Amino acid sequence: LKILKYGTNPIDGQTTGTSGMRKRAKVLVSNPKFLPNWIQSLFNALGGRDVLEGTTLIVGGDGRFYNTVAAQTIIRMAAAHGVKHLVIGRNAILTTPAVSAMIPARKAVGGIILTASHNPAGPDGDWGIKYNTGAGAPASEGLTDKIYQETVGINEYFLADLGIDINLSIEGTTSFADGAFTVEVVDPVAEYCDLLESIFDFNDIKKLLARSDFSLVFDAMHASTGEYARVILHEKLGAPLSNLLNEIPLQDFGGGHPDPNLTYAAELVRMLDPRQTPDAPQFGAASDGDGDRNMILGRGVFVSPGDSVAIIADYAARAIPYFRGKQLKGLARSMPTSSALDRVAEALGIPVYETPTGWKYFTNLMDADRVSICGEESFGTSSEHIREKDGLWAVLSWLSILAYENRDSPIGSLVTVEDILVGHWRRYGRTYNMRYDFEGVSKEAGDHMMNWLREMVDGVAPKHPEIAEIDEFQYKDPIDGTVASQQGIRVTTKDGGRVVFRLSGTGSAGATIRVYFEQYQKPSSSFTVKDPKDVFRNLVKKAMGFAKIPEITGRTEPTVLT
Ligand code: VG1
Ligand code: CO
Repeated sequence: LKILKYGTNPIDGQTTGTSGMRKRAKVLVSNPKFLPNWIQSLFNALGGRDVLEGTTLIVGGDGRFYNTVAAQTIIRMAAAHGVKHLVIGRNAILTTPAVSAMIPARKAVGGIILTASHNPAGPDGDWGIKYNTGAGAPASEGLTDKIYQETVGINEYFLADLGIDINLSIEGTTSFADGAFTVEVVDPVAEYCDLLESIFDFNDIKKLLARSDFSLVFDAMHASTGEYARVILHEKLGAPLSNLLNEIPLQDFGGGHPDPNLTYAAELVRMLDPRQTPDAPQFGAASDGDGDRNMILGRGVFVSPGDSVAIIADYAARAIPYFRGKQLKGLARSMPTSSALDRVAEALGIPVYETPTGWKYFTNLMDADRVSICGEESFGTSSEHIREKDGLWAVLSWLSILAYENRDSPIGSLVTVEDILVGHWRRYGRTYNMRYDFEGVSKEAGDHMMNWLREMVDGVAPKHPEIAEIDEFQYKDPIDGTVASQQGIRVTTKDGGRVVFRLSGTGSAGATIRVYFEQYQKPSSSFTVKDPKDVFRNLVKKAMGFAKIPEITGRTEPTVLT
């Protein structure tokens, strides 16, 4: 292989946030050295040719604009660093969970995922990239720091001269220099689907989907999961193709925002609402751009992500073949996520861990056999079967729970998503949750708000009279002792509500303020179902006041409410 060396200079701002590096696509298009600089820095941080020689590398992404262009560069750079075998999904598509599954299965050194997840795509949208290690887990903070340090001192990068571009639209293997380097374009779904088939009973789910009193809709939001939904939900499980919405992946996600929440998946929510859609289906689900998030809806009900992970954990040993008859090792949730999971852990007699936001904090616990199922309030749920969150796994988990509950129920008396939810609340009580996002705020305003709250934490400013306790979350990894500080301000109010404030780490410009609300309602016989918006009316008012949000940001309403 002929290797070409190029001179370069460091480019500012090649930092990694909660989940990979995210930039405006324009930034990459206008500077052809942007991507090679970062990839070279990644390869250097991994140990260069000494480590990469003879290895396998997995590459895939969410199907967005610039991914296929980026893939050709990554292929050449991998070849230049001695990678022997590069596996890439057709059209450079592989969901995050698929990459996470394929890395250990193919004994790969790691995987590169071309995604900015739910951020809008296209020439005017965002672009992003993340690296997952040999276990299939998101790069640790230690590794992302190392990559960043490399970007700051970079002065050269290397590309192999392959002579041709790889045709990414056709499956097959292309070999260079007598097999010194091979590129295998694979079906994006097959290996991941095999894994799901080993976890769930597809026959049981198929029977549920065949019932005349059950129907499902799935919204792929024009991102990568359309490919997966077609094979798994339609071909394997028998859902009609017409019940898959927006299932064709598009480079700009059809102009949409594939963030499955009550704001951005409003169309799906309407479809499931019997007041607006008379023959609303019994089950609805959606995924984000790279397939690691999920939203679960029943006819007329929304399953909050905090309830979803708690219910999945509660049913796992009965309803999911992978866990059947087993004791779960433990559970984990990110700090802003609902404490509903804690009550299930208590009932199961297993530990529960509270980690900072971002999946990377769960994977050490999984590798150490401490946890089996984890979840985040941001619609991420998964288990130890891989080292990432997994949207379709959550969907199939819910379908398995429904199949289990309906194993003997006659047609016409279906146990519904709502029945399962209400059953859970009756037993454990209900943990109400709501999140406000203030997107597109200036970085200064975001920092200003956090610093103001910090003054109350540090006692520099007096605590607002409504506040009972205020602190800043810090996490010490129980496995390797690494400390993550400044992971969100936690407030408990005198009337028992909880509010968490943090800044998003996945944006590409400015700041997004996230405010999480939580209130617990004990189980009782006179259990009433309330609308979270009503439950939180007072708490929201208080939080807006003591965090001075209108004053500091000029905003009185969030851009996302979920
Ligand atoms: C958000 C979510 C977090 C999630 C992260 C990556 O981070 O809050 O729970 O793990 O996105 O998800 P932040 O820093 O913006 O709040 V994904 O689907 O983009 O990999
Ligand atoms: Co995602």
